Amino acid sequence: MKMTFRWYGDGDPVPLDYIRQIPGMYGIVSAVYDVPVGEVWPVEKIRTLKTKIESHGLKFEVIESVPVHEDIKLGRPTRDRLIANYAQTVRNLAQCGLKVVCYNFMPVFDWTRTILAMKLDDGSSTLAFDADEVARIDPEQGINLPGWDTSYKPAELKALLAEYRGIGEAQLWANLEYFLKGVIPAAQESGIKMAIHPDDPPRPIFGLPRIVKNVADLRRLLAIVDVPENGLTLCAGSLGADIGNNIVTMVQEFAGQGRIHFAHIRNVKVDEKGNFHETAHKSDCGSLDIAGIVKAYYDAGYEGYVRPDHGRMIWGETGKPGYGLYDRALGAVYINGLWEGVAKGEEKSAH
Ligand SMILES: [Mn+2]
Repeated sequence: MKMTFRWYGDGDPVPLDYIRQIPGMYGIVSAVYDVPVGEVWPVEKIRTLKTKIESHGLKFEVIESVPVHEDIKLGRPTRDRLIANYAQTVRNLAQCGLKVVCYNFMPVFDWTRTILAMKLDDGSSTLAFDADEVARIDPEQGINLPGWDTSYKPAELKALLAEYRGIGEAQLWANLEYFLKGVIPAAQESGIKMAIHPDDPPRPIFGLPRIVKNVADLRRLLAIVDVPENGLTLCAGSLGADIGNNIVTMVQEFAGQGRIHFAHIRNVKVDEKGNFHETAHKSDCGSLDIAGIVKAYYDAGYEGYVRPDHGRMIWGETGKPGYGLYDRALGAVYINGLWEGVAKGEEKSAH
């Protein structure tokens, strides 16, 4: 297991030198943020970012994310050029020594929350999702939720939502298949592992189709191109927001097959109605068995990358919701501690 930390580049209030001081920290997960979606990431830009990160004593081997252009998800005629660009970005990343590319195939928006700073009993604040509040929103009247992509004009958004309603889940699967068949060969020839991030939350919202949300979807995805380079970012918190998803058995199955390349580990408190909020990593703070998840990775001989996915805001820290330094650092140390505990237990029982 290689512990990593997401960093948003020069605009990130968390300095690389602070991240380096977290015990057991191996590397940084980041992206080139100033190339328009759909264009090729130039080698020069990737190299500059890598040199900067490495000059702070951290490795740079994982990209999160190379975004997939909406035209690819919608299957528009422009997709062939865009997929060729994506494949070239993958080759350029490999040329610079990158190993894993995280991406997602969520229509229009990625993660959705209704509150970015819900107060917990201990005075910390966290990201939360209220299913009833989302159900009450009529997307035709415009969507105004915190953290949403505001680059779309209301009319544009309306047209996009209508177009997705027209394609539905079956066509979205076909478009994902087309994308994978265009990109995975480039990953194979260049030595990059592609790692899809599941939908967050793992259910349809605003009538938009969602196709990476449970164990059946993950199996289907891996079977489309059945090679190690077509793999997963197993996000415990995203999948765990559906009470029906068992993360421990997912890790056993997919890490056992060598198909998980990036592990996002975090905890959520979930109820039957689909409401949830993010919690501290410790198992008994939320609904997920984080100790069981880490043990499952250990038992599978997992050698891939891990990151504490999100954190609460604690100790008066301000910054990007979910991406402060302190609680994510606690998460990293907790995960490393669980890992060491399992490893030492194994050693002892072997004697
Ligand atoms: Mn995640």
